[in-house]
Amino acid sequence: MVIFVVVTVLVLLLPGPVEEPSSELPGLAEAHGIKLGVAVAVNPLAHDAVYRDLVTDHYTSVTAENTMKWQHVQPERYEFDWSGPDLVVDFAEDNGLSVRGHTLLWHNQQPDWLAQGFFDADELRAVMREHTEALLGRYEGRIDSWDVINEPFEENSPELRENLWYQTLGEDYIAEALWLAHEVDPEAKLYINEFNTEGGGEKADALYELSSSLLERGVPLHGIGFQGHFVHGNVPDDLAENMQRFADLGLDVEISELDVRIPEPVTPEDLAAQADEYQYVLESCLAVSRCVGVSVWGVTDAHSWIPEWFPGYTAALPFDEDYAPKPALGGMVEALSRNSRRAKR
Ligand code: 9MR
Repeated sequence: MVIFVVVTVLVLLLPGPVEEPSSELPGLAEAHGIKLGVAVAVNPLAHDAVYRDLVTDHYTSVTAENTMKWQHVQPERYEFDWSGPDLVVDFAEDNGLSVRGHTLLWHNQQPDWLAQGFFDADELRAVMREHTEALLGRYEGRIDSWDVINEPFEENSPELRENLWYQTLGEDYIAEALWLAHEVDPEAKLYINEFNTEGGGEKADALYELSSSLLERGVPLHGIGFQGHFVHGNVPDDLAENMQRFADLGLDVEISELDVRIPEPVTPEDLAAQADEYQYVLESCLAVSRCVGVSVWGVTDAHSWIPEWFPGYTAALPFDEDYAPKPALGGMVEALSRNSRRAKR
């Protein structure tokens, strides 16, 4: 009896074994030297233990889906809200995950005080500096890459988007923002993040031209995020080839916001074919030595932006609405298991 009590007390007092992820994905991704990431939302991260476990069991990196955007970080001028960003970064650190910083300059999710465009060029430069110093400065050394420029081109055209920054500062706002971010956090990898540029085409060519000219001028641009919001059956077949030409400029590349939406009703055949699409995207990254990772845009179909933004489409992510793994998860495992291991970078 005494022995039983002593053993029980010891078991309760001794630290438990360090928890290993219950899936093989993080280890496989690490063996290939790539990140496997996921966009996380603050509310479930704070309140849903199963959600947290899905993240830590399957991924090695996180992106804040919304909470690091301007609207949330500085809702009023000089009033910063760090509760969400801190939650994400602390969670990542507690669980050995890296963080993609998302995002600094974007035409969307800007607070009203900024979006209304009351600032002249010098004032807007001061606003950009205050925000960059606050956000990148706060997480210096803790967030290793930042989407400094998000979606600088028009949706389906090679024209630069005439956002607030462009209208007030001209097209060099991109170089200015990159220089500033580099000054604030010299170690961070600085990215342009864009969509509809994953495969070749006019818009991808324009992004390529922009990237080359920035690099020729010595502007601190280190990587390109190809978002990867795909429609099932319509994933470009030249992902690796397109990413490779950017890599050849000396840039890191990554698939930063992967999801593959399916028109309803979703059949088992659709889900099986979607698994092949996830596998193909992972394999495309592995085929490019400077592809540093793939991140999916949401933990489960219950948290995905797709049903709200594309009514009639659903089931875009590797876990379903009940948090159960879908064939797409197997597609990612398959890609990382089948291919010969890439040397660690
Ligand atoms: O997933 C995000 C969604 O919750 C927001 O409502 C939306 C607002 O525009 O932004 C979504 O994330 C976007 C990301 O920040 C940039 N690339 C496109 C993503 C999907 O719209």
